[in-house]
Amino acid sequence: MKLATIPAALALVAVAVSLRVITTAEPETVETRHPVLILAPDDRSRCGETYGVLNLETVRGSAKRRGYWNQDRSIPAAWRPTKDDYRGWDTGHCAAAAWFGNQQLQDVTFTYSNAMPENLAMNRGIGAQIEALIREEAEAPGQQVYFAVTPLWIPEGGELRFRVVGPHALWVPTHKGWSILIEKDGKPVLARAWIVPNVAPPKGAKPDDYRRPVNDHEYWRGRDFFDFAWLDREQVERLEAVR
Ligand SMILES: [Ca+2]
Repeated sequence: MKLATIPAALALVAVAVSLRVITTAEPETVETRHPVLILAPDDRSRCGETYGVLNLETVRGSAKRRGYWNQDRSIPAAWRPTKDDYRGWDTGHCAAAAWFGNQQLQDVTFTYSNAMPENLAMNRGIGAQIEALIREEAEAPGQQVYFAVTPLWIPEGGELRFRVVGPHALWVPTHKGWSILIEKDGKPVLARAWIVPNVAPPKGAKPDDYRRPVNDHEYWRGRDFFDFAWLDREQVERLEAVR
């Protein structure tokens, strides 16, 4: 599924799976060419991956953090992630709660389809710092920040090993990937990605230590993230190739 095709298919998908696709809670004020928040849980891994766009309007607001997570009832109960699957792990947001000032949108981020089991130190350290950097970009006037946040499974030495946890056999990602593409005045100006191992980071680690070309994130996820018809695609490809 190419992201560029999602807006056209949106109405249909929204009827079929009510919680997986969310456009915006305030369509009359938040104007974007892309859905503000899309939850796309992977039926095989039972972890979320999430896409959307941020700007001054989406981050603005006074939403309060929810104290609990919701199950995604569009997923069959037999393998639907619940609280029990996360014992011993942080429930790591794909799209960060703090990226959405609107209460309804922020509440949607507290859905297990927007989550992956994360190492506590990674989530609260490097992960939180990367989320803050992305929010800062969204706060810059005139910028649209397209994002893709996904769990990743990256092999080592020709072998892929990962944990499976909880009663619903949640696949624990080996890594987490964040990618953003920034559009300013209608032009793509910057692409950036971070790929972070899902383990406690070494002391003194900084987000810059984990910077990668967006192409690397796309390669390991097997998806072309920012292939939007309204942007100069050659320029997007050039930006995605640099670290
Ligand atoms: Ca791309």
